[in-house]
Amino acid sequence: MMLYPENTSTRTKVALDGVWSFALIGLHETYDPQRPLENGRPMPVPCAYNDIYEGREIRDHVGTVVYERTFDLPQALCTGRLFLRFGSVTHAAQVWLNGNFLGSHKGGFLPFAFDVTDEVRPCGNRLTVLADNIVDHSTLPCGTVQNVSYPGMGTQTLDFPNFDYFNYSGIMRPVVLYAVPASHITEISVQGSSDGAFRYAVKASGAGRVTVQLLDGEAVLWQGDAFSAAGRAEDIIPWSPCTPHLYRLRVLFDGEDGSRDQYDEFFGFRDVCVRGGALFLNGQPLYLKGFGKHEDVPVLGRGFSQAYNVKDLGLLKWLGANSFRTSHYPYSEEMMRLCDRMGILVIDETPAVGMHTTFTATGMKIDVHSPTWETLRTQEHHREVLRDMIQRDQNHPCVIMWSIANEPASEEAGAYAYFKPLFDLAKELDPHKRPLTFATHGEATVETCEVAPLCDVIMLNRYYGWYSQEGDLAAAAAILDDELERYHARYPDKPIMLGEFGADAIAGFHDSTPQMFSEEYQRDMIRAYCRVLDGKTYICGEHVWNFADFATAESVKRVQGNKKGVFTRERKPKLAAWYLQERWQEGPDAEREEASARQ
Ligand code: BDP
Repeated sequence: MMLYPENTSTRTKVALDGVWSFALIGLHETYDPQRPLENGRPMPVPCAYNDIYEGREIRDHVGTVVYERTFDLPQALCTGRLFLRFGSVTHAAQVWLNGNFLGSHKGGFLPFAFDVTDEVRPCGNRLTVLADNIVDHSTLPCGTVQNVSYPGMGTQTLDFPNFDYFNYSGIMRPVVLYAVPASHITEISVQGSSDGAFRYAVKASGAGRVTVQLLDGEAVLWQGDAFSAAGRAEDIIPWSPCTPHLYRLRVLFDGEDGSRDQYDEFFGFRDVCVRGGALFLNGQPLYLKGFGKHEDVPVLGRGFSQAYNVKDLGLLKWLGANSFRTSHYPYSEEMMRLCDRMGILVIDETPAVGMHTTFTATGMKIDVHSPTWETLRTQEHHREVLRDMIQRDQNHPCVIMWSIANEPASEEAGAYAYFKPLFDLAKELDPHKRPLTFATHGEATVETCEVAPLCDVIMLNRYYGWYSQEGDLAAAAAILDDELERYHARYPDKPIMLGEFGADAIAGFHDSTPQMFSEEYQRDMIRAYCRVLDGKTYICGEHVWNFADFATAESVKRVQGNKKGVFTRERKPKLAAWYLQERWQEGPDAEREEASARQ
């Protein structure tokens, strides 16, 4: 596990964020990283490049781009080992320092690092990154590469993402140089339970001794000198959305080579489990109120924004929401830390989306009609992203569930064989043994879904009254009710939640008889679904799709993007936000209680 880069008494981090040089590379061009990039355009890092300059050439670029910058090495970094670390580069990266190849990384949403101690010079270092945004049958998310030709235009290679968010690309998250002592701490795993029990395991890169302290603020609650141990702390405050109290495991490492290292890992005391068909947090039944989100903001695209992250969590609190899903990929480490701190529960999802070759995500143009599980070549990479996500996020108290995929072809033959090893791997890797789930799409019915039996919590994405039964909310509610009852009858021990439901509403469109795309229809559809959920004790949550409007590929079904946000892309509330605020703020599940009382 890569520890998040923090400045500590023994470690120094220097940001390489800023304005780099940038150029597009044609699909059939080769690039020579031995030569400095000439005439590059200024490009902010971190940020998606797509919306920075005007024109389709950059917005819809397919393939590789190059980023370059130079830097001198600050004296403070000249001890021990030096790492160059990327929060994420979408979707694949190759990295050179001074023309020497450091390595590559596949996958656009997880961090990676290179040891550059022996490569770096005191002055005039040239750092070159090639980023590639192709999505195909071997990547996660999945897409389809096609050659098309139009009269008189020759052949063009196009890449169609099989997912409903814009394929923002580039260096998306912070880039840092990070100096650690020669022998240093490499891994810290820590788990706390609401009764004060805890256990931890520490690894280091060399031989030496550790001292481990459990701190509450500056107070030392426990101290030991083992690389792994278990203990119990008295009178702890369990971590929850109302009391997001964080403790620290301070690890001090004294290497035999004379190195000394210190790292503080924050964690919480909390338990999450599924028992008797219900979801529990710290022994109390838990009902999830919130959204599927996206990392998506104006100008930056999917690029990291501390300000929007804090704003969004503030808006969740303002609504009375307690949770969100990182649809459809792991979010930044900084966001996970913020959720720990602000008390927001997270369903942490892998980037496995678009795993459906016989079904096209809304409006996407693909022409593959071969069975999904015979066509995709993602199994090995899926294991990698699952492993890296769990290793990265396992200590976060905010993470209460892992979502293995979004809307895969779970109804097609071969789905069980594909997913069983992944569910097993997640259980094996997570010391917390958090509940597992995945988001099912409408065609994965209770009769056909092969993957539901593997889940601890069943999560349904449903759009009756939108993609079917258009405009008919009474029919939508009746069908939803019936489906939920049938799922419950088949899986009585598994709590069920809605992972997605919602309608597009164009901010400012209004109707007295609510029609599709008006703010009233969106509100009414959300309300109709909520009423179906109320009174069903096996339901453990409602996640509206989506928190905010977001960019997508163009199609006749998308009006400058997906407008299912309860907030606009600029974070202004639509009518539905006020409805949800009333529902979620009025004490825990006010409408649910009222509805059960009515029965
Ligand atoms: C669901 C997908 C989500 C889409 C949503 C929609 O999981 O990514 O954005 O539909 O159509 O199927 O709005």
